[in-house]
Parts: sequence; C-alpha cells; structure tokens
Amino acid sequence: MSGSMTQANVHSGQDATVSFPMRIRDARVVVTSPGRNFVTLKIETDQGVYGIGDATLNGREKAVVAYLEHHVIPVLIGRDARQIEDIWQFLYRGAYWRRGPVTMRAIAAVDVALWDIKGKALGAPIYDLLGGRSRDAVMVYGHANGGDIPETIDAVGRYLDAGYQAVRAQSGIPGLELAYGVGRGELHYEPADAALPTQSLWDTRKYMALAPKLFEVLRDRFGPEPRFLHDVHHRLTPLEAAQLGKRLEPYDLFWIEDPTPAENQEAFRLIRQHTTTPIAVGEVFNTIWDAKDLIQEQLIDFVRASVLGAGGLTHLRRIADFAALWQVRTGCHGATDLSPVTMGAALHFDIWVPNFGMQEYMRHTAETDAVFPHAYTFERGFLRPGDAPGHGVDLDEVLAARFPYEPRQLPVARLTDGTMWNW
Ligand code: KDG
Ligand code: MG
Repeated sequence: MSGSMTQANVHSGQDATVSFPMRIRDARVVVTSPGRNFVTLKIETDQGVYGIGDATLNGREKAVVAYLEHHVIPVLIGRDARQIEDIWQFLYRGAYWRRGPVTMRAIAAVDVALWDIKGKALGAPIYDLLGGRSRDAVMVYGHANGGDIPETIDAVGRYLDAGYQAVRAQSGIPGLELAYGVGRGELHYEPADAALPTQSLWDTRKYMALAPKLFEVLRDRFGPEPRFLHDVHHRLTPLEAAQLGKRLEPYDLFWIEDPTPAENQEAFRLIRQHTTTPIAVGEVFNTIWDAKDLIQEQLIDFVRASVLGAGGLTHLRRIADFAALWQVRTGCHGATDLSPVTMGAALHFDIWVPNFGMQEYMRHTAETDAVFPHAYTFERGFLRPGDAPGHGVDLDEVLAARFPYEPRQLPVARLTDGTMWNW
C-alpha cells in the first residue's frame, strides 16, 4: 500500500517534527538479560520517530529472534509505519503458516512498536487512539506464595497491607519439592531458572487436599472482602477440575486459572456444568481461534490472552470485543516474562477496554526497570499507564548491552511415578 497523504508539523513525542508517510527505515532486535531474558524489537522511521515492541517467549527466546530477523524485518523495510492493520494482515496471512507462539509474538512486537510510533507521531497515548479511558486506574493482582499454608497466609497479608485488593495465592505442597507458583523471592517469582529444565514433581491427590484448605484459612483470616485468585497451571483433568471448583465455591474465588489444558475447548463444558467458581484461561492463547468456543459457549469468565501472546493490540482488542458479546471479561497475563513494554501496552489496553476484568502484575527487577524506563506507575494495588505519547516505555540500549543473554528454560513436571505431566 502506498500512503500519499501529507500532514506537516505533527508532534513526534520525541521532540521531532514529522510529516507523513512514515517509511520504516530500520528495525532491529535487542536481546538483554537484566535479571531475565527479554527480546525487544525497535522500529525506526525516516521521520525520526521510533517504536518499541516486546517479543519475549520464555525459554524459547532465540526462536522469535530468528523469526524476526530472517522473516519479518526484511519485509518491513520501506513500508508505511502508519498502516498498522495492513502490516498485521500481511504478517499473519502473508506467512501462510498461521498462528503459534513464535509467529504471534513476532507479530505482536511489530504491532506494538507501530502503535507506539503512531501515538508518538500524533502526540497521543495509545489509550486515546483506542477510544479513550473507560476507568481511572487498572486493578492488578500480585502473586503471594509460600512453602506451606502458614507462609502463604503471611505473604497474602503483606500484599493486603500494601493496598492490593486482589491477590493470587499459591502454596507449596508438603512432601513435593518445587510446587508451581512458589518462588524464591516475594515479588519477583521467576520459573525459568536454569539452562536445562529443572524437574518438579506433581501429585494431584495431595494438591486437591491442600488447595481448598488454603482458601478456607485465607477467608477465615482475611474475611470476605479481598479478591482471591488461584492458578492450577493446566494440571488437572476436566473431572478433577470440576471437583476442585466445587470444593472452592464456599471461598468465593475471583477465578481459578487454567484448571485443565485448553487445547480441547470442549473439555471446559464438564467443568462448567459442575461448578460456579469463575474460570480464567488464556495465557498461552495466540489468537481468537484458541478462545472462540470457550467464549461463545460461555465456558469461561475471563480470557487471559495478552498483548504479547496474542499478536499485539490489533488482535487482542478483537478478542476482547468478541468476548464482550458473552460478558466474558479480560484478565491479561502479566508475569515477569512479559517485559515492561508489554506491561505498558497492556495498561493502555486495560484502561480502555470496556469489559476489563483484572490485570496480573508481577514486579520486574530494578535492573529490568532501569533498562526499560516507563511512564506507568503503581500505587496501592492499581497501575496507571501515564499520559506519554505511544505506550510510554523506552529501551536504554547502552544499559541493555551490559546484560547479555543467559540461556534459561522453564521447568518440567513429572508425576511421582516418573510420568511426564503438564508443568
Ligand atoms: O513463562 C511462563 C509464566 O508466564 C507462567 O508460568 C506464569 O502461569 C503464570 C501466570 O499466571 O502468571
Ligand atoms: Mg498462569
């Protein structure tokens, strides 16, 4: 497509003056590891305006780097950066090989960088381009965890004292080393911990006995007000998930997440038929097709697709609009492997999206925050995107170069008899 419209004196957000069209002059991938690995795409235009997008795929970073460098960047050069929709369609349809975490993260990085450029060129925060604010601030939940129930209760208490209104609670299971969701530090839980996968063990019966007890004790201790969330991390069969949802009903959870793998969307019907505990699914979703049946059959309550996982803002807003028809709300994935660039973009999305549910927020390390200076702010359980043009997150390339890539993979899980299980 060619863009012939000209418009002079548009503020770039970077103290430059731009005129349209804006040709993509250069694009490059920056890999940095300020505490963990991040893959970042920087797109530069001939008008001096640049944009930043996140392309991190935890434990598989280099696959996205190669996809971007070999197959995406060469086709971007010379295109008009204003044509976000056409470029999205070109990268999605034009690849022939559709969907998947590698492809869709690469597309997300381009998409978010282009929204950033458009916002800077027009002097507008992305939320204004989407349609403006629907709320004042974005409610977030943090991860409270401990080696056992008493430790988890203490951790939840610290989050509530810090002003959080929503807390995800995960407890270690006595006798099982390395339970999912139990980190080594308070705020910086990071599962990708070694160059080769760490092995953890899983025991469904022990977990099923512990999880309802945890929430019984949490409600006793903290009363009805806090929103409590819990991540099952794909570990149960549909029937077990239905049983868990039923057992948790008295404790009024905000959601249980990923109760069973969602490759088979139909599997959620059985869970749904047996429990009114709300269900959230989708941090591994890449497109609307992963969620279509779950949404339109009203088998879930929250869709956890993210700006990073689901092809950027252009596609995520389609998922959200589709979900709104069935009163399914958003719940964007926001673990530490989504960089501050994704967090910035997600907050513009969250503050706009009419059917907002909740945003996950795990703190990045101080080094990560320094490499990605950002306009978003946190205060007592809420995040605000700030009013900077674009998404408001930058990349300090000089600092980034001081943190070279470190091979890290996610753990694997086995049953106690050695059978491979879902991590
Ligand atoms: O990289 C994997 C993590 O993002 C994931 O395990 C975190 O389940 C997760 C969550 O809900 O944040
Ligand atoms: Mg999860």
